[in-house]
Amino acid sequence: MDAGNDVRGNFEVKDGACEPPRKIAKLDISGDNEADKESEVSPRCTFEGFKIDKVLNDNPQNKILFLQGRFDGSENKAVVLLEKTPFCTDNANHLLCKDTNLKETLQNDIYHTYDVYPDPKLNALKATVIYPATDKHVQKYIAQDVHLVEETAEDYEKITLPYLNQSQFSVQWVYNILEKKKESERILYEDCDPETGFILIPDMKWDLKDTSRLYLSAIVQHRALKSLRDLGPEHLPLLKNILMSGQKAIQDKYGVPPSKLRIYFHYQPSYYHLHVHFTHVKLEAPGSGVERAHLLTDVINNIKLLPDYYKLKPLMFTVKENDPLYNRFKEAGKL
Ligand code: M7G
Repeated sequence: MDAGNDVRGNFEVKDGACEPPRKIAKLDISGDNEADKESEVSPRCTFEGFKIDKVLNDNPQNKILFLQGRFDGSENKAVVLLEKTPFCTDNANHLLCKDTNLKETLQNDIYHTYDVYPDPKLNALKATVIYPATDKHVQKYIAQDVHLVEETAEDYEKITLPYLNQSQFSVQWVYNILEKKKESERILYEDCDPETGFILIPDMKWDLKDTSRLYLSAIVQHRALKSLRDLGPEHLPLLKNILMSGQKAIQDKYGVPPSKLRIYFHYQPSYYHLHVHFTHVKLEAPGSGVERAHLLTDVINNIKLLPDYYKLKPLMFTVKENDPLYNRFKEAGKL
């Protein structure tokens, strides 16, 4: 899927400031069934013909609904994430105006509550559509129990790596970015060096509206690096480049200083092409907790202290109960 369904493009946003959308969002839906193949994009403007097969998960806290369904009776599965977007403070006066309808739900003395029906344009939802979605995508978003597992260096070689070589998400979307086939207009910073270079680009999760929710990803040019586990002293120039150049590009473009950035790897990541997450410290992004996030500065310092750190260290990570990796660790007596 082309995250170009975010139509706002690469424009200036100031801390906490909002800009109105420039045109009506279209969903870019591919009809291609081969996940690894370059998608043919056919834009849609509505969900007409979409049939919901299953509610995969419902997160009232974050106001996200995860749905599985299909378009126009197609056999291909679609996963749709529907998310209520944050308020835009600049629009508050448009929310509280004569065009906003109210239905009183409680009145007691000076206390009143209402259901509020503002202009639909001020009430937009964000939809992320994965189509065609694989069973692995369904598993990623379905509600299920999660376990913490300790992975030794030996477990990585004997359990995790063979599993990854058999089953992992396609990283075609990453290659599309590196080859400028998709999202090229969104690139914030680019260094083409094959060893130390990377592309810094807004993450699919960020709508570019509010820098306190800033989320960008640095995607390395090097294609053989899968995750933290592959990193050693030979990668220090790459890691330092990502840290310094990424911080500077974000400061220059968005005015967010390095001291307000959380810069980290996921272990395990979903996509095994090395990338670094840059988020605003105020954003409680999924995967920014202790069980999954590894700060880039810690990674650099650990490798400086012990060059083989990430080849040797037992690493904790979370695994979902329906993930075949869970069974592999269980069969090995690790869970
Ligand atoms: P991860 O740790 O591999 O996976 O991070 P997870 O956090 O999704 O479990 C991959 C990051 O890439 C996530 O923050 C995604 O939101 C982001 N991402 C995924 N896709 C498919 C795209 C995309 O097509 N474009 C952009 N810009 N970001 C994406």
